[in-house]
Amino acid sequence: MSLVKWTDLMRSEDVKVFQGFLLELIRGQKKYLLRNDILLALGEGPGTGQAHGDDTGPFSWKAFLNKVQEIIVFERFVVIIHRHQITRDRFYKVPFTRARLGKPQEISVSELLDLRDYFVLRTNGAEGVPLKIDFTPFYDYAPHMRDPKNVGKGIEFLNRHLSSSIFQNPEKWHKDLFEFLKIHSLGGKQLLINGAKIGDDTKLIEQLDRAAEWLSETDDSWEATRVESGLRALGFEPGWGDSVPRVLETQQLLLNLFEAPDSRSLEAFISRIPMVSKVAVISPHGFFGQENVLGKPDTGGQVVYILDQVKSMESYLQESLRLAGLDVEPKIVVVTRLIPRSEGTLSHVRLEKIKDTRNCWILRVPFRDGDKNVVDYWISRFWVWPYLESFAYEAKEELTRELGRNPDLIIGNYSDGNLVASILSEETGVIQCNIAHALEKSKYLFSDLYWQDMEAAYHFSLQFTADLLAMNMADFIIASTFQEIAGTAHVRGQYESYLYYSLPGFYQVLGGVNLFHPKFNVISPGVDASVYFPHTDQARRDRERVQRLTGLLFEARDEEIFGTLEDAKRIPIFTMARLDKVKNVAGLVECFGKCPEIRSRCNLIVVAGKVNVSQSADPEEKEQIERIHHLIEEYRLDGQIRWIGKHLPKADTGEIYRIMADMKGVFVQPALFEAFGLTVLEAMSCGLPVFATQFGGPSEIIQHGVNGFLINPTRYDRIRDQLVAFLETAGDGPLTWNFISQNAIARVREKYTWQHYNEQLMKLTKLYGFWRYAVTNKEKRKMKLYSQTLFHLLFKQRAAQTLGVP
Ligand code: UDP
Ligand code: LCN
Repeated sequence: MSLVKWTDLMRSEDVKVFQGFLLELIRGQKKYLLRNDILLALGEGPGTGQAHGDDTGPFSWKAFLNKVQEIIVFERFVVIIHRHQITRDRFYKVPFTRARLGKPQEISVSELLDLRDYFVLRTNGAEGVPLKIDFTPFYDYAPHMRDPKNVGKGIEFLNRHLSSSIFQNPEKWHKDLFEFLKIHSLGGKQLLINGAKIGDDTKLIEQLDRAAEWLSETDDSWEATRVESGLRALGFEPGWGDSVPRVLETQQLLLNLFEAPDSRSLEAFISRIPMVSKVAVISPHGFFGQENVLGKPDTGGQVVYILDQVKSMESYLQESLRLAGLDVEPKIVVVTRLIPRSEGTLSHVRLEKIKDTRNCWILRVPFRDGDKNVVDYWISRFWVWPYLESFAYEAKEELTRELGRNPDLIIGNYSDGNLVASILSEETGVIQCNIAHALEKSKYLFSDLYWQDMEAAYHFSLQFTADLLAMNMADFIIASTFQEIAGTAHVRGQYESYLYYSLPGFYQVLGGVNLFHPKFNVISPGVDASVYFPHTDQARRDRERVQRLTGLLFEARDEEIFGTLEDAKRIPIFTMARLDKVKNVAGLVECFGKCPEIRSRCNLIVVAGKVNVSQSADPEEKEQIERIHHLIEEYRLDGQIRWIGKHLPKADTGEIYRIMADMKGVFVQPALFEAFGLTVLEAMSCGLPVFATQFGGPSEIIQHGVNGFLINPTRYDRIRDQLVAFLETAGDGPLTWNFISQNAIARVREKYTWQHYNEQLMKLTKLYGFWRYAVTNKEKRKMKLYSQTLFHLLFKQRAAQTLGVP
């Protein structure tokens, strides 16, 4: 604990005003204030990022306050959490009497967490010291970035770091590089170098020179097979290229690395090494399938993301293996849960081919109960924890059966898949990549502090432990946006929320993960351009589908559709989402109900969940269905709303966005928080202007007022003003419907493509593969052992207690 002067925190003339403001807060009802509460107290709406007025200089009290994330009021002192920089917090404890504040003291994270625990439990350490978890020391082995702006650019950083290490310590690195290449094989077949013929790095350089001399005199048009035996005689195995010029080029890149290493040649050479032909993608929960699944509880963007990712990854691998001169067919297997009671899906089928691929499969493995019997019904993602360990071991057997060997890369998805990927990677030694899609910790307010209140429904103690272990065990992590990792100037990132936290009464985390480690990489997903293409691309549109869907959206009547429109020609405000609470579809219905200015000229068209509560088995979905019906009644929305509660094929959803665009409609994504938001990309690719939540990924996808609009989903008055202004903007200039529509299409084309995604993913796999071999394996072992211990002592037993409950 160290004393701090108020004037270290803000300019001296502001101290009194700030203290007055703080004393007011202390006297208020709320004792645990979050950023929005503080802004409200300041007289600003929730979510507004900026402090206004004259008193906003860099050291003003408002500038200080603008970075305060939390204020916790105790009997005699107050605790302030100040996020002075992205990802970096300081904690101040300020004593107070009735009318006066004392001097602030900076306290440690451990002291902060003790105080937080006390706030919730009021035990004051009487129960003994809680378990304190700290991963910080395990990151000592790794190079770290310093500037928060570089967070998420792991691959660039690692490249630079490795190439300068090679430059500075060539002897060690030449040996490491040589050993790495010498043992390099794919599916048991030795590639690149024959260790018996080329015994060390000096010999390798000699032989590369010889090969270059010989190949440069060889016919350029020759395929590599024609020089294969000559290369073998020199000690080179296949894998260098498919043609003589490519072999020469790859060998030249390696020579450059030995002689004048720089990050470009390292990246270029490593990217060419054929290291991956078999991939396992793990995604246990929900209904994972190709038909009839989207929109079901727990089944949304992750399925779309993985299927698109796998298709484009297969093409990418085919091409790169061909270019390496190898006749190897890649194989990708998505491992998910087998659900015998499959509710009209194919989830009961063990093996399903993925459409439009040559060799990609969905492999389904069951969850088993304590007696090893197959669990035959769907289980919410919040209840899957006790099943995952045995699922992982069975998945390992099944994967070996399908792949004939271990995969070359394991990709985990979401908290459950990432945990299973960690177990599989630990068992097989295969490199592990994690993709969170969404970390629940940021979605539910106080989900860590008041976890005990939510435990019965959500089991966050297990989910957050799984997240913590998996993010530390992973070799690398892919995030869809920067803010998923490190947030924005004012809002914490999803991964950032694991830096330190406490589950009072269970454990405290003093150092959860290191966001400055190069394992973190931002690679955004793309969209399937064959389905989500511009509405103006008339030649590609299927007339019959347009007609059928227009009927379904605006006229058809059946038990899965609610509402009859008075005037179907009005401008459609469209939304589509799973009926999770956080998606806030009900909020949009309420906003529509409350705004006559919008109701008088628009219809609300909703594709979400089910319209009938008896058709749903998910508590959150049921609650939302009831709430929407209630709102429709309260605001007398019948005649102005259509609610389609069907699971539509993907091709239909593409056409729906286009039909909405034909009618000069808009897409609204009103989530209270959205991790990324594939629907935003989909609508934009079809040229449908989007109004999306400002909380989460959409704020990185959309440039406000250029290619879409950001909204505060809880401020209906502002949404109304934004929509009305947009609908009234006529002509050809900026902010018109055509302007936003065209810019939206351009934005997705430029920034969100699967081709780019897979190039980056494979570069990462190879670079981390090399780094892991050369440097980190032994060091990382310590972190893995710590994680495993926590898994056995904290996770397993607790998970077992939830077994058998749906
Ligand atoms: N989707 C759908 N039907 C629905 C709801 C959603 O086809 O009723 C699709 C939608 O087109 C998108 C995905 O499910 O591809 C939702 O992804 P997003 O990232 O927006 O949200 P998530 O559901 O993953 O939270
Ligand atoms: C999960 C979510 O909640 C969405 O925001 C993402 O777009 C989706 O996964 C795909 O990553």
